Amino acid sequence: MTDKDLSKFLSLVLRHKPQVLGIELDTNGWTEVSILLEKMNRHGKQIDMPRLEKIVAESDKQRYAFNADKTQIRANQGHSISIDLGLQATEPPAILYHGTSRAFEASILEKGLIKGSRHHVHLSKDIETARRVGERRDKQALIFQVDTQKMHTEGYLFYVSENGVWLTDHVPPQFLSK
Ligand code: HQG
Repeated sequence: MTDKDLSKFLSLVLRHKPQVLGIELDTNGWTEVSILLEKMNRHGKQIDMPRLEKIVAESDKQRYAFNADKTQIRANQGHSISIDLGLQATEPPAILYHGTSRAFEASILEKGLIKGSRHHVHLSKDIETARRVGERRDKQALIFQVDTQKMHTEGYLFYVSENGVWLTDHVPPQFLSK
């Protein structure tokens, strides 16, 4: 199994389905590293501490974080299960971007950006990042520009995850342009 496969499996258990391994996440999303390693190995996912440290360090989007003494680990964002990341509302840059599939255009223009199964709508700070997100679904990703300055003035709240992804609850269509 490659590091990438192991990283995808980590995303699954740390963001969505800890029950697949029979581990628990605390209210802030942390889980014990020793138990995680033991259970992963029992599930046929061969991994030890040096390899986990390598995956965390090399994750292209810094998806995971250890606590200070590396006894606990969590995903930095992207959860579908209910956890409190302890993020403080933060003033966003004037403009943020959202990359998506052209197939969603009509629905997004009607309803705005909705969070679906995740905790938040995810926004990117630059067009290149938004394009990479959109290209996961559509080679000709559709990039929306979000008037975050106006949203902020009107009282909408924004959070930034430890790995630099901007998060908000809903972006109504009037703040979107293509
Ligand atoms: C779309 C990856 C129809 C939305 C990325 C998106 C990101 C609508 C999809 C992170 C809609 C949800 C999140 C509406 C939104 N009608 N479709 N009204 N509103 N959508 O995967 O933002 O590799 O939950 O455009 O890099 O694509 O996992 O969100 O296409 O940071 O670390 O509904 O996931 O990071 O899809 O991606 P997702 P996302 P990781």
